[in-house]
Amino acid sequence: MFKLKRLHNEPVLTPNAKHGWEKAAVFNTAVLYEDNKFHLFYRASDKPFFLDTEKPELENKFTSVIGYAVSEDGINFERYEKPLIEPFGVNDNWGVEDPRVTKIDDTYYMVYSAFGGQSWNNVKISIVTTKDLKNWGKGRILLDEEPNKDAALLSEKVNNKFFLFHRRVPSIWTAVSEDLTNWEDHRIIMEPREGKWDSKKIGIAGPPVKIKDGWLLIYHGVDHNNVYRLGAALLDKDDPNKVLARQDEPILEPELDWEVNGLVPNVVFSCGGCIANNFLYVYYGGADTCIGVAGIEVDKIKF
Ligand code: BMA
Repeated sequence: MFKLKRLHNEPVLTPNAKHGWEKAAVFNTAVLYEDNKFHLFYRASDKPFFLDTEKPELENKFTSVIGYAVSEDGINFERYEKPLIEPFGVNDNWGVEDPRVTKIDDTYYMVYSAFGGQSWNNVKISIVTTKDLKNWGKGRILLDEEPNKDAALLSEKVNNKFFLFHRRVPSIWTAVSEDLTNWEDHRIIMEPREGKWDSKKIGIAGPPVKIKDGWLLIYHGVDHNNVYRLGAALLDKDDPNKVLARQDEPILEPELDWEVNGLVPNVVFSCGGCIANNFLYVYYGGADTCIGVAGIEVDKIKF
């Protein structure tokens, strides 16, 4: 059993009044450790959310975009003036949300949720790619026929196929593809657990991270009071559909004021972790408003 320790009691990134696009919230973030630097790709919002209406209402419209920030120590970040990715069409008219980034060979793949705003369920997973981390191009829907979110590619192909994690409510699913267009072998690998902190629905945090014993999968679990916590599971190195272990207790839960109080209360939600110098850094949104970081020495990750 293990828990994450917070590396800082304050958020590492907060909303920025100088930039209209990130003035209300900066939160769920992907991370890459490349060239001795931490690169964050984070969801930002221009306005607070009104989530309790029957359907999204134009007068309450908020728009999510993806911002970019870089740091040498993992705590002090410098952010870019402009968002890296913005909505461009009918599928993401209300925003691009919750990015997860994976490097496979020399290409970076970002899978995110495109929110069309026709209903609360009008969310599809979308993909952009780049070789330079800055020019990502325009998004393309990955699984067209269905509402879906919480998706990421594994950083290695399995049997020469791309391996995708995705979420059909309330469980974590996987699928494989040769061309990133035709997906097959959809299966459920993990489900909510009745009576526990992850009883209502679950979804992956970021792409699983390779450790000695297999793939470390960090995921979010929601309970029936809508509290979002982070948990951990271990997937088989050769067959990531196989769950070898799943910890009973969460590894991080909302405790600090900015994790408990914010635009959406009681949320810690991560879109990724990375290993640098044998330490696992997990970046997460607190109460859908700020970004924090927690972590653990890799050799202390035990199930
Ligand atoms: C989920 C996603 C996340 C968000 C979380 C808590 O459904 O929309 O972006 O952080 O809810 O509000």
